Amino acid sequence: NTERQPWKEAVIYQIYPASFKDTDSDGWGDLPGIISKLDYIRSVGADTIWLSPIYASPQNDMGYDVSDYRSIHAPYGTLEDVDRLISELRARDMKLWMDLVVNHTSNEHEWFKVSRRSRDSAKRDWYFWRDPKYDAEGIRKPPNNWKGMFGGSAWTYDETTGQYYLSLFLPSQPDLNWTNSELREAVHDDIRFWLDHGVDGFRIDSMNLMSKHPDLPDGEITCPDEEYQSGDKWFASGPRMHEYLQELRTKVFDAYNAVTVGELGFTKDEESVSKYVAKSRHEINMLFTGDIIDMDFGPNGKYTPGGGFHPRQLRSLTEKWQTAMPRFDGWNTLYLDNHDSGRSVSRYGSDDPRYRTYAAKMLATYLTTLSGTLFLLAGQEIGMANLPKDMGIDQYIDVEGKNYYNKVLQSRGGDHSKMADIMKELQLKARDHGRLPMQWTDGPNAGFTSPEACPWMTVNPDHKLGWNVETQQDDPNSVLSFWKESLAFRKKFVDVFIYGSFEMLPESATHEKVVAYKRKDHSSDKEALVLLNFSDQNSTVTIPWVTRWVVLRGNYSTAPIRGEMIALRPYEAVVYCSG
Ligand code: TEU
Repeated sequence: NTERQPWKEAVIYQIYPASFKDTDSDGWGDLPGIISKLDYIRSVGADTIWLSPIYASPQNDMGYDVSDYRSIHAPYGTLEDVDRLISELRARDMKLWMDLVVNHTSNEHEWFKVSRRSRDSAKRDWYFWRDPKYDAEGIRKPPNNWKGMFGGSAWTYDETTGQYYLSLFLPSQPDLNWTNSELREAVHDDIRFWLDHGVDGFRIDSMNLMSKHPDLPDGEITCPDEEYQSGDKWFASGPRMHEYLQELRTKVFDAYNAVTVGELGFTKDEESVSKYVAKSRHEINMLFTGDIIDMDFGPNGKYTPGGGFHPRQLRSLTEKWQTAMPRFDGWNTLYLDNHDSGRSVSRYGSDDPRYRTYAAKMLATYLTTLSGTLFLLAGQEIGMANLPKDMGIDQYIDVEGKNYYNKVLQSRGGDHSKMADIMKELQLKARDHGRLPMQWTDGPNAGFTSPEACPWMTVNPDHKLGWNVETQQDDPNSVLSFWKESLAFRKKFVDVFIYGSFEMLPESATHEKVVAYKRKDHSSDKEALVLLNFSDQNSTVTIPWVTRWVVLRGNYSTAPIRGEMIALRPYEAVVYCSG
């Protein structure tokens, strides 16, 4: 897929609005704060911002529980602020993407309030309502055995009408029933509302959960000790999924030339994935396939012990998607960070002060030398890391991690001293790390809010140690400077890095901690070779032919010694060119 498109070359800067910049000292980021930093974002090399949800919401899941799609959560500002944001973006030739959370609403959304009122309510069918089941003892049970994404049953009993409703995430996030065409039209209208305001694109939340199997069958029993089971076989990528997306595309997005990225959970095989994103199918532009960012999950879920990061796995997943997308005429996204995970430098690199700068630059080299649309989470460009390991569970406030911790804690008799293994997983992967306040300065509250204000989320104390924008801005050796150069470098060689062909070097040539690949321009014989060491030790690469190549970029001040065998230093990244 070498057809050039601005959205393929875009650099999208994800902003978690509560954590970016607070201008009114309530400890919560806001739209005027975002506006005040647009020049900065542009200077990094990003041209588009994606805002995690800013809609009206009781914030049970930080805005992924929307109570009104057409208004703004007051602490963020007003609709006028959004209009001003859009015109300020336009003035800088930048674009705005919003998050589209339409697999579910908040239980405080008017639609749900009407739906829950009575069994014959006009909007009853806009959500999933089902009768209880009863076991042999006559005890009331949910309609099926599905487990909720944040623990417990995926069903919530509602006294009002004596039925259960489906809520795959929190009980306060009821799932919308997309089979209902009136509901679909109402959602379309809400999307048009934003497109008419000038929004350029959307990240579609939990996209492939929007069509479920009509019978909502029980999930297979894979964890016999647990009461509820994963129902993903029945609730992900259901039978009408593609119809809904094609309808959205032709009825809504096309008229505005809007660009979309869909969040794709559970569905991982290339054949099924291709159906969403192959150009000829006219559905969405690109996907977050999730398997790279989930690669260190435990065997029975994100925080279960026994997972871990293995560069060989990154190697094979990178090869899988870099080669699959061109094959079925789809398009990749590139990302290692988002608001649902730990910071990449801590997970796949190292936040040990000896290596952190090298590791952050190595990861920047990975992301900027692959084919796809690049997504950066605010703070990634300065090497922001996870919360320090000496911080206890009380600093973790996100529902996902907290609910899991509490469930295990209960099974261990409430004894916190027995929780070290789970704490270790949270220290790497908890969603809190991706949501830490942006570190602007080395001053109080990292300049995220005024000194006397109380930030909604812990500020990482490492902002005092150079991990902030102000300190890094003037330092040519900082992670920030490296990111700026890497993005400029990528832009200069779009035909190689964005549209070029991809070839992974054989495992036999590289140490198990090294990921190494070639990129080649289709129209000339210009070739680049990228070597990345994901280890705090020296790691070798055996490529005799490279002796003739020249070093284009690297994260050490000197190039590695040339020879048939190259010894990469800890977290070293080098980009060679065939001359
Ligand atoms: O996440 C969808 C999702 O499947 C999550 O369970 C995700 O995989 C998990 O958090 C990884 O740790 C989206 C949003 O990105 C997330 O913030 C929301 O909580 C969720 O949808 C519900 O809207």
